[in-house]
Parts: sequence; structure tokens; C-alpha cells
Amino acid sequence: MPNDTAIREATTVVVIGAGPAGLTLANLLRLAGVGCVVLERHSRAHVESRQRAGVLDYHGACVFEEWGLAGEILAGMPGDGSLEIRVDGEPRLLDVAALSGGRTGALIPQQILIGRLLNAHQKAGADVRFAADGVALHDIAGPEPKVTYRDSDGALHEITCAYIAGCDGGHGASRAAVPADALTTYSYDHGIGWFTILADVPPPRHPLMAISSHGFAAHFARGPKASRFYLQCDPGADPAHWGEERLWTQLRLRLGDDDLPAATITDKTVVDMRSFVADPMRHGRLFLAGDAAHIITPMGGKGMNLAIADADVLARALRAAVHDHDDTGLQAYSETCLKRVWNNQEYSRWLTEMTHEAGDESLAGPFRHRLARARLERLFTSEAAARALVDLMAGG
Ligand code: RFL
Repeated sequence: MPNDTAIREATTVVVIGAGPAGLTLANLLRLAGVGCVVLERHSRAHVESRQRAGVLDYHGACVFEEWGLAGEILAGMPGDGSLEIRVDGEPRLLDVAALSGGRTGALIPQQILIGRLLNAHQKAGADVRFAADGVALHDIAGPEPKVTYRDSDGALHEITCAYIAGCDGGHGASRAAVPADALTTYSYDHGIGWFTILADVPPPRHPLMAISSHGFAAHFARGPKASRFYLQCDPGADPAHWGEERLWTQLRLRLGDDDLPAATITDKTVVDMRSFVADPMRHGRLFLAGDAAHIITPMGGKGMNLAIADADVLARALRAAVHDHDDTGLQAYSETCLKRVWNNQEYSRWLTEMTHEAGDESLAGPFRHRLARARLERLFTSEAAARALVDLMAGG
């Protein structure tokens, strides 16, 4: 622990990280009457401008519904009633709303969700501290853990608490605080790269995945005037090799859309198509949630949704522990969440395999290419197969 004099404070839960996991948890704890302090490394402006995911699944929407937050968080956000899978330029539509019996979610850009969660929380006078530097966890296995950090004036704070929620993403301080021999970790490299851009292009009519011999591409809404595009590329590709002309030419080719306009690109990244799971998601009084515990590829759009689902399970368990001295929810936390995590890892991998191997034959060879085509075709010829897909899309 740092040895200069610290400002000493106490709360019930310290939540580390103000992403989807941390801010959902903080709101739910507030509604559950459990005190918490949120510590975020970055500024509010930075957190509110980070554009990533854009689909809240049905289960995620239900979480906000059940806690009475849907009005505030989801107002005005369109639903995601259909999915287009464009095969060799031919559009094929899955009526997600009908197939799932209305179990659809909402299209909500991650940064809008974050802004609304922050507003809801701070309006109620809650405690979110930005620019918290050098967050460190202490005594996590003991009865009285502590979290230290420096504020933007350099003052050292030491917060004593009953529980710590590690919601600080894949590179945060929380998971790193768990002794290596107390965690089993599972990593998987999907051997595919995804080049992704954000551009000022109006969103597609429906979320769109395109499969062709030119490689996989996707086009998703990110608000009324913006789109996120994904293009399969070599793993570790250098974005510098994707000049604008190549990019728009490839998108038109893969999406089978000659009229796609070239537009301003606001962000370019190569996303690691990799998966990671840490087991258990708890060590002593530290509970990991969201990307701090598991990373999933963007295929299937589940990263943000798993973060929200973990927050819901943890908030309910902490409410029971704090108000009723009932620890059963906390004991079951890791197992409950990991079941959902593995189910979604399988979904993401299944969808990745089908949509990529059905496209470029050289990726996995001609035999697997034809298997993937058969799997894809089944979605449009077997209602049971289509229902299985939309059931996974709904989450839960
Ligand atoms: P986040 O969102 O990373 O938030 C963690 C927060 O913790 C802060 N932090 C710290 N704070 C204090 N001290 C420290 N030492 C700290 N270290 C970190 C960070 O600043 C941050 O504010 O994790 P969380 O809450 O678990 O949420 C996870 C989701 O953000 C993530 O799974 C998704 O964004 C993944 N993802 C997508 N998910 C989807 O569901 N659908 C998508 O379409 C989708 N597209 C994407 C994505 C992720 C992408 N990235 C990360 C490359 C597209 C992209 C490009």
C-alpha cells in the first residue's frame, strides 16, 4: 500500500470501471439500496465517446425492464426485428421477431447506453469518480478489502469496503490482483482478423452479414447516421494497408452493393478475434464482471450483453448478502455467469465458423466450405434451425 497519508473512506461496494458492466451494476445497486463508489481511470468525456457495441439483446433489455430502468435507458431506441444474411449478393431475411415470439432487443450504441446510465446514476446523487489513477486492490481475500487510488489532484484515497466489483475490462487492475494459481484461464485465437470502421453512412435497413468468396463483411447501425462495418482480414493485419479505396471497393464487392457511398471514416481498428474466460469469476471478496472475466469476439454481439447479464446476477446476489445476510447468490455467482458465458462463446464460435467458412473456400478447405454452406442453408429451410439461432440471439 502507498505510504503517504491517505484520505480514508468506507462504502459497501467499490465498483472498478465505468463501462457497461460497472455502470449497470452501480445503477442496480443504487436501486437495491446498496451503497457503492465507482472508480474510473478515464475522464467522463472519454468514457462517453467510446463507440463499440450497438445491440442490446432481449435478455439485456429485460434486465433494465425488471429494475424499472427501461424508460430512462431505452427510450427512443429502435428494435432489432430482422436479420439479413446476404449470400453471394442475394438478400435472405430472417424474421427474428416472429421466429423468437417477440423476444427481440434494441439497437443502442454503447456510448449512448453509457451516457444514459451515467445520467440516471448521477441524477440520483450517486458517487462516480473519474480520472482515478493507480487503482490498486488490497486484502481481497480477507474480511475487509481496500481499494486505493489517486484523484486528479494527486491526493491518495483509501476506501474500505465489504465487496469489490472488478468491472475494469480485459486490461484492468482487478483480474491482475487475483493470484495466478487461483484462476484457470482459457484462451482461443480464432485465426481470423476483423478490420472494422465506423463511418458516417446511414444504417442498413436490418443488421446485415454478407457471405461471399471475397470474404465476410457486415454492416450494422450505430445510431441514425452512422454505421459500423466489419471485414474479414488476415490476423494481425495493419490498418495502414487498408487504404480508403481498397476498403470501399471491398465493402461494395462483399456486400454486393455497388451503390454503397464512400463516406467519412471516424474510426479504424483491427479487432482481435480471440476469446478468453477466467474461472472462477470470484476471489474472496472480489467479483469479476464483464470483460474483466471474459472476452468474446464481436461476432454475435454478446460482449456488452454478457457484461450487463453479469451485473444483474451480481447486483441481486449483493442485495441478498447485504440486506438479508444471505450469501447463496454470491456463492453461486461464478457458476451462474460462466454457464451463460460458455453458451455464448459457443454461439459466437459457431456463427464465426459458419459465416467465414461458407465464404472464402481457402480459409478451411473445400470440405468445410460445403459443410458451412449446408449449415447456412438449413437456417432458411428449417424453422427449427432458424429458431435455434434467434434463441441464442435473444440471450439469457
Ligand atoms: P469495458 O467497456 O472495457 O469497461 C471497462 C472500464 O474500466 C475502465 N478501467 C479502469 N478503471 C479504473 N482503474 C483501472 N485500472 C481501469 N482499467 C480499465 C475502463 O476505462 C473502462 O471504462 O468493459 P465492460 O464494462 O466489461 O464492457 C464490455 C464491453 O464494453 C465489450 O464486451 C464490448 O464493447 C465488446 N464489443 C462488442 N460487444 C457487443 O456486445 N456487440 C458488439 O457489436 C461489439 N463490438 C466490441 C465491439 C468491442 C470492440 N473493441 C473493444 C475493440 C467492437 C469493438 C471495436
